[in-house]
Amino acid sequence: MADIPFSKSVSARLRDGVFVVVIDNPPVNALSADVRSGLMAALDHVASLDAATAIVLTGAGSTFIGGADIKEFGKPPVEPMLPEVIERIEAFGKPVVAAVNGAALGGGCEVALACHGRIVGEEASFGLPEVKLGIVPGAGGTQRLPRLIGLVAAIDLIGSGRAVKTGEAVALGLADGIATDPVGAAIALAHEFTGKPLRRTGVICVPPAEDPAAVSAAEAKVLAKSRGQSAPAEAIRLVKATGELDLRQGLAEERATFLRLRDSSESAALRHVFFAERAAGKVEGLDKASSRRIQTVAVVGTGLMGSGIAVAALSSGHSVIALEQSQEAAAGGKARIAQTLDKSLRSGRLTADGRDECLARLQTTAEAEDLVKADLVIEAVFDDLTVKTDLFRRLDGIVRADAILATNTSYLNPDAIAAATVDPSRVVGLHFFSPANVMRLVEVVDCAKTAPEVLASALAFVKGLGKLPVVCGVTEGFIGNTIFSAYRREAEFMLEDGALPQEIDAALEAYGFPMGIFAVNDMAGLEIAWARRKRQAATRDPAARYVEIADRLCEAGRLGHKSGRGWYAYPDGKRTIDPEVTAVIEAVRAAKNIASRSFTPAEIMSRLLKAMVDEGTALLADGVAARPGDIDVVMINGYGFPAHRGGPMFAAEQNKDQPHA
Ligand code: 3H9
Repeated sequence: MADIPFSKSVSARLRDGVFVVVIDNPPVNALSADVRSGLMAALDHVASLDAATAIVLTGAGSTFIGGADIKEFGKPPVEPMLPEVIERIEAFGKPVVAAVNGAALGGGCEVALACHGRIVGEEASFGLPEVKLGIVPGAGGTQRLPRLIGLVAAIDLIGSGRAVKTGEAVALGLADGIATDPVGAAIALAHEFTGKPLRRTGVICVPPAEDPAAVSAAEAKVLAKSRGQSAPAEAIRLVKATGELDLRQGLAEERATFLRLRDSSESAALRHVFFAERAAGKVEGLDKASSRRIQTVAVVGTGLMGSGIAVAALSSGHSVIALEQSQEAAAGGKARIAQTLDKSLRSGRLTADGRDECLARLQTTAEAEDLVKADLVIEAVFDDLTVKTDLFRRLDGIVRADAILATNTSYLNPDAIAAATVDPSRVVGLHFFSPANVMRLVEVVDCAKTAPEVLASALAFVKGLGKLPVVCGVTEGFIGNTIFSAYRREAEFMLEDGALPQEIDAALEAYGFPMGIFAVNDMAGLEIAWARRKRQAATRDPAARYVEIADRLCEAGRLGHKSGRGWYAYPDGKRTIDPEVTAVIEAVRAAKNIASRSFTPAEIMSRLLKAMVDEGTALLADGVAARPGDIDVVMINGYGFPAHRGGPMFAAEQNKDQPHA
């Protein structure tokens, strides 16, 4: 029997007396108006089709349903609305079983929850990630999920937005079974259901016997991670309301909350981040460049950064050759990599088998000639131009002609490093953030002579690590460190003008940063920036404003957390305000005859944001960053800028008509 079309993206076919409805709306089968109307038409059709005893609902390709179509948010609503489609499914007179072939997210998960049964394929996952978009589920997720899996698990999943894979889905009671052929198994389950009372999720009573302490603990865990955002707290409120409201009242409350949050600035910011993250790894015209297969990755240097990169590559299935200067250093590198893998094992990110497989794919060596097998070499050695150029010259003569050479430099000019090679077109920058096995962000530096296919390969490699690539051009510090330096400079100007480190940090934290800039500097250590300032002293413009406070602190041995003192003191490891620092600041102000004045938190933030945006605008003008969104993505993922503010460029655009404090 031929497929029956119900709309452009929904069609169905009768199989063993069951109507198999397929949603085919690439790239992720989002629930567009066309999908919603197609689903309604299919339900109408089956309601009066005697030959069909049940419906199985599945997605084409590798996704079940990726959720509501986020691109439709902010546009005039088009009937039928998703809650209506979902209620129709739940109330349907014949069994409806979801064959969850891939990700069932947001509205996709809500569709699955309303079905009378759920069979998952091996690659399936369930999640209600709405809070990551600044909203709550808006089509019954907060009301149906707790009815299926209980309050504690629902608060965890909806409040964090995390997705669960098949095993956890079955254990939680979200799925009825796992099958290699989910459609076939769903048809079988639909037959079992036929003629029996249907399991309608909405009428299940929320399991009452839950431990209130466990509910509070789940709630506290979510709230601790969502400072400054309103969606997670609203989601928890709705989940908890399932114990007090009936389904209809709960759905009405959920819908009202969803609509209110959908129009909030938090949601606009997080939607911007969603699309900006996906755009950041794209380069116009690059889709025509074919990328090279990268299986064996060599990492030169196994310090904190190199071993982190090695773990990231091993964890995503690559073979890794880690090169060190001596056998002893190579053994030390191996131990560091093994320790990091063990940490992943302890935190549940890796299984014991997974850890052993990673170690089996690792080779540590002191012989550079071993790198002949590498498809990609990433250097993570000391950030010194002579060291790096010497290394690249040597590597150039050893590795295969088609191997890619990447530098992880933070501040040096990668074009100067590339110039040491015979073929600079194979050189690219891969600026990882520490710890490299954890941090998602990687600045992919398109150097002056990088070949398009080398850039395309580097981007594909970074995405394959599960990381977030942002393409940028060459400048000292690339996107992130350039902007970080600018706002750190502005923060230090404010110190001279009258603010104190703790006031600036408090303003940043109140804005949503996990930590203020001075606390961050203490954590990272003050000595590297001090050494840079000393190097730059001879060439610094004497007319440019220069703040000496950090130098005075370093000269006094205050190098940050590890020396026990920096911008703060750390008695017993706890950050505390230190009057000695205040005295240093006051002395510097006095020496420059600066009459200090007070700053409001709004003024502090306004000056810091302006510094970031001015620098960002310059990076855009110089072509170092391609889009404002790329700058936002870097600052959010590498420097703690709160995602729910959308990044500095987005925030400035939103606030441009508002007077600054
Ligand atoms: C919701 O459902 C609200 C409901 O509760 C209530 C409603 C009433 N819409 O990530 P990828 C695009 S809110 C529109 O690179 P992957 C994406 O922009 C929604 N577009 O693929 C990209 O476009 P381009 C809750 C979407 O394979 C392309 O698809 N759902 C949507 O790495 C590929 O995306 C979510 O929050 C969408 N919903 O990962 C899920 N999703 O090619 C969001 C994706 O032009 N989506 N696009 O750059 C995801 O998490 C991932 O996309 C997914 C696939 C895991 C599905």
